[in-house]
Formats: sequence, structure tokens, C-alpha cells
Amino acid sequence: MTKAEAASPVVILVPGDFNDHAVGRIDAAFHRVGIERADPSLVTDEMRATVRGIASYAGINAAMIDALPNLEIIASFGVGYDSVDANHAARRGVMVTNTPDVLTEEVADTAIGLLINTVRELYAAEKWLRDGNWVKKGNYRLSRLTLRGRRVGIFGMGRIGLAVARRVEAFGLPVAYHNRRKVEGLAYEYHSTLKSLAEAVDTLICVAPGGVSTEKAVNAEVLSALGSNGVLINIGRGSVVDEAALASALKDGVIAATGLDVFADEPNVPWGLLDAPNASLLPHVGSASEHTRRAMADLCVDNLVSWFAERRPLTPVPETINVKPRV
Ligand code: NAP
Ligand code: 8YV
Repeated sequence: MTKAEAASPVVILVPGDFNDHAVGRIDAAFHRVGIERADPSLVTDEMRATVRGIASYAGINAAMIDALPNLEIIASFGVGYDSVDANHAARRGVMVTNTPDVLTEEVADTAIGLLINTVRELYAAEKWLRDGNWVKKGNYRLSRLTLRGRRVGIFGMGRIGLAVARRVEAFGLPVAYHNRRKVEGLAYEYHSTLKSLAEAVDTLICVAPGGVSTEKAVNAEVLSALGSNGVLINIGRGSVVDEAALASALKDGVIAATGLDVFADEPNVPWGLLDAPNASLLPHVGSASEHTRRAMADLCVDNLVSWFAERRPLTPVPETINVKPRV
């Protein structure tokens, strides 16, 4: 690095909207430049020459990485980074970081809230009250479903999956799970396939990441294995569920109900799900409290600060663990 380079602030590109607290911290430590969205055709010659880091909510694909030859690090906001091409980044010697752990408990809380909401119809019961039906028509109907007696399967027993399992256990319900690998030392029943897990339980909570290995893993066969008393909760990624198969399963009584926080093409939600009276739908709010988003923002920016000040990331994703700083 020349003397002039050392004296000039590091340039960080922030495509699209970003967390206010993160923006404030980036402005205090770096020189921030922006573009409307992460689109290589919007990258200027000056950005090409100067950008060394990206901080982003949004997906960063291979073309975007290639458009920035001096890029060293992508600090992704969120623990799931399926929209960042981390393998391409690794090949190009670009570090990718995410924001694990700081959101785990919040997302697990949301998953449990969504499960209870779905099973006990709290969304519909509140609407009943607000619409004046309690006064005009009397009590809201008894919920057809209950948590009592349920057996819960967790698809993705990682950090958040485990936090969900602990909560479910406190409710007195048995837990089983499916991952590609059994978690050593974990007493919950392990299933080596998702179908076998779905056959063994009646409540499936998905906390698996997006990406090719999980694409539409929850398909018609898995939903049928879950059965007519079945409840599907998805707090992981929308791409993990075959939404057309789910809409049919809800309509035809193949499963009883669903609670979804994530969708394949956000913010667009398919009509088949919007139309389903047995679906509780949230606009991707798993980690969305001011408290937790601030902690995520801090970790996102701390990764940039650590990378440029100490030449090491705090929370690198596994694909880029061996990427070394370009001195
Ligand atoms: P994590 O600790 O990496 O856990 C992911 C788990 O999924 C691991 O146990 C992994 O085990 C399993 N898994 C991965 N690929 C799999 C596959 N193909 N088949 C079966 N199991 C697989 O991640 P985390 O911190 O718990 O976060 C999990 C996900 O939650 C994120 O990736 C993100 O998509 C989602 N999320 C959503 C929200 C929200 O707002 N709704 C918020 C935060 C996170 P193996 O490697 O052994 O398979
Ligand atoms: C955020 C998430 O909504 O961490 C994740 O993987 O899905 C959520 O916490 C998202 O990252 C914000 O962009």
C-alpha cells in the first residue's frame, strides 16, 4: 500500500437501502458510496477503481463481484447469505462475512410465536374482536388445532434450530431433527432424511438455509408424510419450500395449517398462500426488532473495521475461511 493509499479513507459500497445505524457507523469510519441496487451496470469507473468493501442486505452475484476488481470484503447483513455468491468470492480472493449468533434468540422467539399463532388461530381471533364480532356474534370458535400432544421436527438443527428446540422442549413436546450430519452429543432423535423426519412428526419447523442443497426440499411428498394434522412452519428461507405444492396441500387438507415468515420471491406472496385461511403469513420479521437489528448492524460493520484495521474478519462464512487479506 502506498502512503497516499494509506492516508485516503477506505471506500465502502452500500447498494440500495441499508440499516441506519450501520450507515452511521460506516460514515464514521470509511468513505461510503451508494448505488440504487447491486447491479454491475450501475458501477461507475470511479467505483471500479476505488471500492474495497461492500456492506449489503441484498444479494451480491458473481458479475457484481467481477465488476469491482479492488473488492476485498463483502459484509453481508444477516446470517443467511444464500444470495451472495460466496464460492465465486472465494475464487476471487474476496472475504464474505455474515452476522451469526446475535439474532439467534430473537428468530427462535419469532418461530415459536408463529407456531402458536398458526395452531391457535390468534391472528383470526384478534380480527374477530377488532371486527366487532365478539359483541355482535359471541365467542370466537374453538381452535381446531392445539400444540398439546404434538411431535416437533426441526429441519436445520443449527444455531437457531437448537434455540427453537430448547423452547419447544420447555413446552413439554418431543423434538426430532434432520441435518445432513447428526449433531454429536445432541440427544434429540436424528433422521437422516427429511421424509423420514416428516413421517415421524406432525409439526415441521424449517430453519435450514437457502441455496441449491435445500431448494424446494419441502415438497409434495414431505407434506404428505407430515399428514392431515400436520403443521409446517418456515422461518428459514422461502426457497426451501415448494410453495405451489404447499398451497395445494393446504387447500386439499393434505396438511392442516402453515405459518410462514419467508417466501421464495419476497416481497411477493403467491395467491394460493394469501388465499388460504389456514395460513399465518408474516413479512420476514424473524430478526426484526430494533434491538436485534442494531446488534446485526454492529457485527456487520465490526467485520469491515476488523478487516481493514487488523486484516482479519470476525465472522467469515465457511466458503471464504481461507481467503487472505491482500496486504
Ligand atoms: P446454521 O447454524 O448454519 O444452521 C443451519 C443448519 O441447517 C445446520 O445445522 C446444517 O446442518 C443444516 N443444513 C444446511 N444445509 C442442509 C441441507 N441441505 N439439508 C439438511 N440440513 C441442512 O444457521 P443458523 O444461524 O441457525 O441460521 C439458519 C438459517 O435461518 C439462515 O441460513 C437463514 O436462512 C435463516 N434465518 C431466517 C431469519 C428470518 O428472519 N426469518 C433470520 C435469521 C436466519 P448440516 O450442515 O449438518 O446439514
Ligand atoms: C434478515 C435473515 O431479515 O439473518 C437472516 O438470514 O433472514 C434476517 O435476519 C435479513 O438478513 C435482513 O436483510
